[in-house]
Amino acid sequence: MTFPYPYMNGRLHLGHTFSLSKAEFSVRYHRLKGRNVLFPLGFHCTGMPIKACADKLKRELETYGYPPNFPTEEEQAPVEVERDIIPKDKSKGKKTKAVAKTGPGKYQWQIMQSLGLKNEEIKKFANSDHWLEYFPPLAIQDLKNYGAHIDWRRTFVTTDVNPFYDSFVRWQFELLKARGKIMYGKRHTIFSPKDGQPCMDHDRSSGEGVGPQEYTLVKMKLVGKPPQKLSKVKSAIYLVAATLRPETMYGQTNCWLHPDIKYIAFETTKNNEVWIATRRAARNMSYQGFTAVNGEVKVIAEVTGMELMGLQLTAPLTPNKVIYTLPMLTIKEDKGTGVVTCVPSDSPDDFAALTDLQKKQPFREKYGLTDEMVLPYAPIPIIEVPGLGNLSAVTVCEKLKIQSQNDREKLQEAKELVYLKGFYDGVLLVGEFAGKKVQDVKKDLRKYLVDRNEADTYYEPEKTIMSRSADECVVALCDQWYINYGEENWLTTTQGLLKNIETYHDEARRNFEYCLDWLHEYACSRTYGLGTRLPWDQQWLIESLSDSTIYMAFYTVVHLLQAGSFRGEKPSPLGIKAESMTADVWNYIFFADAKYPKDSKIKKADLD
Ligand code: A2H
Repeated sequence: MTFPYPYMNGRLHLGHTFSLSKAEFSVRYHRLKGRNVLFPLGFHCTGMPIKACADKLKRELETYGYPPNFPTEEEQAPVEVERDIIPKDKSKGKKTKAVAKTGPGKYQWQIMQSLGLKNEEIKKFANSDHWLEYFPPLAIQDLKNYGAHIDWRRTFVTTDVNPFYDSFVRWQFELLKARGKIMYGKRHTIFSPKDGQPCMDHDRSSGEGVGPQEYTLVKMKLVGKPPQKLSKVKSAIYLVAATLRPETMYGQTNCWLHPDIKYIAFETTKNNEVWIATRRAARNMSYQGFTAVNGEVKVIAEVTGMELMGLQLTAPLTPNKVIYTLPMLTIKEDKGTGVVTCVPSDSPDDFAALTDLQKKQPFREKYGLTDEMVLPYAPIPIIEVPGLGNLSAVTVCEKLKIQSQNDREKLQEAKELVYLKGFYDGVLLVGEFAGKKVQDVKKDLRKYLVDRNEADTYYEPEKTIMSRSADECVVALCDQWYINYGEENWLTTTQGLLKNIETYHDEARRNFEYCLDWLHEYACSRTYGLGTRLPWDQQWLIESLSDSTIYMAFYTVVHLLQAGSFRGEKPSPLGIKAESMTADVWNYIFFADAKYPKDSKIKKADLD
């Protein structure tokens, strides 16, 4: 029986108890059936959470003395969190810094107090090592009280404080590298600017399982009179729209902006162009090589959507010589760039919003739009969808009698009808790829646009992700070591092995299959936290999910190495020293065809 080794940033909680009860049930059931059941349990300490909490305590001690004299509720400013705020201009260009608090108004010190700890004891937790000493014995005590049938001779803690586990993880990584499963290079990764490193599941306070979403960034060039705030800009100005459907660009009729959203115009390294998007999108772009300095956005002006209404643009692929910026009230501020391209033939949202403007003169007037910016633009047939014709969005909106862009429920239904069919069965009617199926040309079409400098590729987190250090994560293009889980041979082997595994339930199998499907390139190195150092590049730490993929194998021998001590402080029953646990020794233990390493300090009989 294995139970995912619990994380030692606190005592065990009800969730552990609940899950353990299933393991415990199974252990005792099989024992009653006469089987030998082994139930070992170690404790996980790798990664950011422990180190981040220890560092928070350290900062609180530095700021508020000992015992800390925190400001009262009234004295406190609204919850401050440490984050980088993109400077508007360079003179004030300091990143703000404040003591980070976990949750609304709670200091780490107070969290420790709520665990029943006295000030004197809490002080010690400013050293991350103390967490590893303090919590594991309590976990064992609690599990003994609970009556768990765990073999405590096989317990241990992770990270390099335990030289035996450390050697095991180094061996694992040297092996992965030797077999070509670990690569180095620039990859799009969920990243916390504040932590200055990738932010994987374990390091997040929200957004578990959320990955980077890839968009095509369609560039629409400002050709008419620029808005007043941008009148001095010499370079070309582009509005950039994030879309999942580059193949629909043949049908653009206008560009949507939300009148109330704040946009920024900022400098890019793409031919020195100035781009307009939301600040949030620009922040993501600044970590993807779109701006001169990584993580820095040079803001030229901040403008509301209202100030950008009725601008004249040229857009790629559409037969319309010029198009205009128009208002759409359903644009979300936290998705894409806040700039949306309008394709009324294939997007029900777009058709409804455009129809609203065309039907209602007062609506146009409210945004200072003239008739010629709106009225001449009709949906353009670009994709034939079997059963829905060549204006699928129009067909469905009419069928469902959608009255306006505020008919949210009906529009939802319309989108479900149009998108799936459009994507899988749609055939392009126009352009370079006419006659081809939509799903086959999406990638080629984007490349075609990118090559002509009419588009780019942009990434952002699929949903908002907050790090445990209270930072909103971005997608960053960073140099890193990553495990190439998506490598074809490896994946095929794994899929083959899964076929022969008894999963007891279809849902479990589907979860494995789903996971194998999305797990491609996994960032496995970190600069901050606790753990084992990458053997060949010691500035990096191996992150917490990568050092816990095969640790169950460690249980088979750990009792012979550490005799039930957390970090090998008790002598090994076989007299084995951690430094004798070389790669050759681990190979001999785990690989049937490995030879006994003659130069080993450990006797063959002991290794056998
Ligand atoms: B699509 P997802 Cl023809 N707020 O582009 C609201 N909608 C936004 C947005 C924002 N901030 N940013 C992008 N979008 C739209 C074309 C298109 C799109 C067609 C058909 C379907 C379609 C033309 N408009 O999207 O939530 C953009 O509209 C169907 C999903 O990330 C973008 O692609 O899945 C899409 O939503 C991204 O939505």
